[in-house]
Amino acid sequence: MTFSLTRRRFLAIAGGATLLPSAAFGAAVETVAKERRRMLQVNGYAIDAETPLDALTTFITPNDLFFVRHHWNPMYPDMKRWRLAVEGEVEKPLELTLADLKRLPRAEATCVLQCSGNGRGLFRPTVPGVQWRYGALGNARWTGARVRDVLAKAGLRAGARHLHTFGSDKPPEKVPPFHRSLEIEKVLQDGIIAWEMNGAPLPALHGAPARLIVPGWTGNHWMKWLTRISPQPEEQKGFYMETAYRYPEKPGEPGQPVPPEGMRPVTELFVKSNVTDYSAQVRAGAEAVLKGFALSGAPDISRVELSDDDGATWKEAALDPRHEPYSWRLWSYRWTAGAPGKATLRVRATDSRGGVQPPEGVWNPSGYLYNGWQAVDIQVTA
Ligand SMILES: Nc1nc2c(c(=O)[nH]1)N[C@H]1C(S)=C(S)[C@@H](COP(=O)(O)O)O[C@H]1N2
Ligand SMILES: [Mo]
Repeated sequence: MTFSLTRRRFLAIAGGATLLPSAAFGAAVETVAKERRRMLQVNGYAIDAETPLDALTTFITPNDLFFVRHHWNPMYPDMKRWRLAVEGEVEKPLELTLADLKRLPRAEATCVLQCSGNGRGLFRPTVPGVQWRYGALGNARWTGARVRDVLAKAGLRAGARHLHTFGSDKPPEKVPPFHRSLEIEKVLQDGIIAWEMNGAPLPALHGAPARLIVPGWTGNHWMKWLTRISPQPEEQKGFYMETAYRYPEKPGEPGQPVPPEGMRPVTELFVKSNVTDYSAQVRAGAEAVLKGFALSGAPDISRVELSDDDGATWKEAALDPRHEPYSWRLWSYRWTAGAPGKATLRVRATDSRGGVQPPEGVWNPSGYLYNGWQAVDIQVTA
């Protein structure tokens, strides 16, 4: 990679800020090695592709390596005619252009976007749906306007409890539309209508010209190609609210259905960690470095630990200094190899609310929020 390219990338991430001291510069230009730059397609229709774990090594996931999840082939909005309609429980319904949105105070957040189905393919017994493994997530810097400011401009009424959200994509015939809603409290707190991703205009695949950002909550809330928001007293109805994206209040028996009244909407991410980089082979007595990320629906990660004895004892990894509320936290760990043979290392994370990553993901009928311990094998040679 040449200097000029590196520098351009840095400027993109820094949002055009003037040059920072060299330490910050060094941290911001992290790139993903060429041989690791690839995507894993997990579905023919629509576009569903995950990022291989070994390409998720940087604090900021590059836009072109960021996982993609569409319910069907999108109908991209006409950029010239695009408007965001704000209606429902407001004093003054609005139709905002992108330029109108950009006149509101600028909001920025670096946080994780993860599909609620990430890890579905790891549940046993298997569950139907896109068989995501590890990479339906990424950490990006999002820039836009606060939902709070947009709703204030329209004059939000007191009776509003849920924000209904709509995108421009249309399902094939007879398939229910992807209409969603979420608690108004959450979006008033930290929701953003974003038009930039990592310093670049939001890519079409990720919802151009603008999408919803819901820090700490699963991707199904992050409406892409946003065209309309509507505060309402009640939740939105329809398949994608009443049937999909629901999680048992109390976990049942693996493989068994859960009655609808026992299900609640999926909201916060579960605490988890993954390994993105390690040496698969190391000499006895030598050091192997393992690296990865950890994230949670709590605003921060307080600890990442590794075990080489099936979880009997744990040792703390070093946490990267970079973090923001609901961003992921990179970690690294130096493991000293014991006797020759196969060693298995497991990783677990603890979040800022004391939530500890469990050994197994809790089985649920739709396969949401898998967060069991990941294990990697290292061959120790003589
Ligand atoms: N309009 C629209 N928004 C959408 C979706 C969709 O199919 N249509 N998929 C949702 C789901 S389930 C996820 S996980 C994220 C994926 O965002 P990405 O493709 O930018 O990674 O977008 C969400 N927003
Ligand atoms: Mo998703």
